[in-house]
Amino acid sequence: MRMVFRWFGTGNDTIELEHIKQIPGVEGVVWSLHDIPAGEEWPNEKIIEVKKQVEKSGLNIDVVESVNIHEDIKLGLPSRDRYITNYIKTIEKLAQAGVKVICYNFMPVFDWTRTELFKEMDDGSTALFFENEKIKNSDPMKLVDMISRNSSFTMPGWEPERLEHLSKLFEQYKQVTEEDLWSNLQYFLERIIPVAKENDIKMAIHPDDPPWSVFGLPRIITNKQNIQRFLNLVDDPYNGVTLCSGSLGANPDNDVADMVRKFTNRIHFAHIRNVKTYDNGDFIETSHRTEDGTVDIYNVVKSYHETQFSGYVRPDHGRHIWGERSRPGYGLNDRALGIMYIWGLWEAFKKSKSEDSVT
Ligand code: CS2
Ligand code: MN
Repeated sequence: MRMVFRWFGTGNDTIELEHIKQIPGVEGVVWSLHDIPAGEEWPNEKIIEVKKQVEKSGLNIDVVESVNIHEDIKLGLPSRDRYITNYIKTIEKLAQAGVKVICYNFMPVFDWTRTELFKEMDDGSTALFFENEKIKNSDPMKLVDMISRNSSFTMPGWEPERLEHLSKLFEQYKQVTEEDLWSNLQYFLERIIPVAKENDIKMAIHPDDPPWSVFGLPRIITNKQNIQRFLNLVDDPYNGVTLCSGSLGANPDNDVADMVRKFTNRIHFAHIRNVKTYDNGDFIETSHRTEDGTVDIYNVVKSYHETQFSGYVRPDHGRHIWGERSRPGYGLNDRALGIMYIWGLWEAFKKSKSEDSVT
């Protein structure tokens, strides 16, 4: 298991590389060029600039999250070929810079969706919250506006330039069924996976968050069966997943530990976090500790240990604690606690295994 930590870049994050380096066992940052619009080719100078800066702090740039996919690719429009060509060029450049894994998602319009970014919890901390009824009954345009006004940071997938086109996008997606989205994804994979393979860079799709349709938009990377279908679209080790325990765990029917075992050879990146779900479909992001949420993090980490997972792992979102002001879900403190929890479990599994073999 190789521990990494998401970092949004200078001027775009409250956290400094030097502080990330002080979290025990962290080898690298998970990064992106957040100012390059989806569909554009990433400029080499900018890639190298991040590489130099990160490596100077003693961290690596092995994992990129995300190279976002242009909506025309997801919509299957004729213009997609141009955007796929740009995507391919970006893969090649990232490989040259030493990147090993690219995480991306195939969610129409929005990335993760929540109704509150700083929901107060009983202990005074705040966390990302999803209220089912609110999503069901809201006009997405109004919700997005309200949420963005409450945050001084741009959230991934909610960039202003994308939001301007929101109503047009909703109109275009009216014609797109889940089956269309599957075939648009296949079209994309058939072009990029051979390039990824040639360049020895693993592609890792992130599940949909939450793992069900929101605002009537199709969503397909939602459960075990669909992940299996995804892997079969192009049955190649370079076509893999980012297994996110928090995204999948928002649906209590998803058994994440079981998926870890089932998809072991195709998991290139693990996102570990907990979430507490409620019967009405609401959920809140909690600390990583098993007893604070609904996902059995003990079992998830145990499954990674038993399958001898040697890929990259990061704590996912965290709460906002100890007065820290940060990007929603991406403070330093709670994610660092999450890392120590994961390491604690890992050491215990490791040592109990070697004791077993002694006795
Ligand atoms: C999120 C996403 O749960 C998560 O990891 O923060 O924004 C994620 O980075 C993207 O869906 C990956 O493409
Ligand atoms: Mn995730």
